[in-house]
Amino acid sequence: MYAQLVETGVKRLKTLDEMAPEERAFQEKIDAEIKIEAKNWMPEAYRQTLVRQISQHAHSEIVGMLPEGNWVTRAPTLKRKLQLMAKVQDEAGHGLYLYSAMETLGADRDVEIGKMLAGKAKYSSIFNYPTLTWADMGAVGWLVDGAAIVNQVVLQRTSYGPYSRAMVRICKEESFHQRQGYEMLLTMMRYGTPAQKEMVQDAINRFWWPSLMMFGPSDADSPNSAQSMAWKIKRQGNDELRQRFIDQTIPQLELLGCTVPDPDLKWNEETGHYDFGEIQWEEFYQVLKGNGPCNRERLEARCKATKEGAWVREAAVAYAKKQQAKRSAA
Ligand code: BYC
Repeated sequence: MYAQLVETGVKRLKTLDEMAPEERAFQEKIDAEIKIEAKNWMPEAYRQTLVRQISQHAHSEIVGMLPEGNWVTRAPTLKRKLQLMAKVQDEAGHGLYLYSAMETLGADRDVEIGKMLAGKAKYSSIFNYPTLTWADMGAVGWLVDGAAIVNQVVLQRTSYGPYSRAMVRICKEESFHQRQGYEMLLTMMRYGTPAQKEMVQDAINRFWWPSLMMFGPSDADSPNSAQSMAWKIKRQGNDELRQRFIDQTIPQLELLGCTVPDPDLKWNEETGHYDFGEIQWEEFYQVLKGNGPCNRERLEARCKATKEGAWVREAAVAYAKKQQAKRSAA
């Protein structure tokens, strides 16, 4: 596997023979499926790649609260409101575990969050799309969390111990999120009015392609994949995970009685997978550049929350200092 990556990766990777002894021992540990822990030696580039990926992941969880938080006050029933609130709170928890995992690599939480607020750090492209109707809550749960799980189940086996352990609980909660989204759409499709059914189809039409983009560019255009896979930070390529998501989602789509906006989607008997149409990568890169429908709005909301929550953080620090002083005096 490693030798193959050396040859086919976007960037040429070092062979084991070309590595310094410490780096070679590190790679052999990875190849033997031994987890890397916070205090172990690691190449600086491995550390930086993890800080990049885990911080982006954490920012995605926190920004990901916004499109759904938008609907908490407008949920149609008390039960739906409770479900949505629980889901949004779970996302906050995921962000916090992930920032903690990132801190074990020596990164500073405030610095990394500062980069996101300044528009210099990425978060998942999907959260730059608006949630226009209640059916979007179902589509986000089913498609967005569904795509997130396909990627994150694999990350439970990532080579960095603290990240892999954080993913275990996150996956359990994401699985509940996916189910609640699907159940919501199924209820609307089975018992809803024609207008509600139309709303479901419209939500799927808008979220389908952006959900496929969540897996990142095609492997051939992914600058980080080859090295991340050699280090087993990523265990599977972006294309393979995207295909897995499509293959498991289409039967659920059929059960809903809906369609996706892709005339080229069809089952391929030979490959045992669904073929699908071309993804509009130009749209993806525009969203990454800050030109998506909601990029500005999302960053403004996070900056406002950071400013307005400053007094809470200051009070918490003052309280902790007071408690510390009391303990020292005792
Ligand atoms: N959006 O070389 P590549 C969730 C960037 S949300 C934005 O393939 P990599 C949830 C990529 O960062 C899901 N940027 O990169 C929360 C790289 O840029 P830089 C969040 C993207 O890292 C609330 C460049 O494109 N999940 O869970 O090897 C409610 C080239 O890409 C995206 C995670 O973060 C994108 N979609 O692979 C509901 C999972 N795709 O940094 C749900 C952890 C790519 O070189 N992350 N880029 O400037 C990963 O698994 C990997 O980072 C990715 C990308 C597969 C996303």
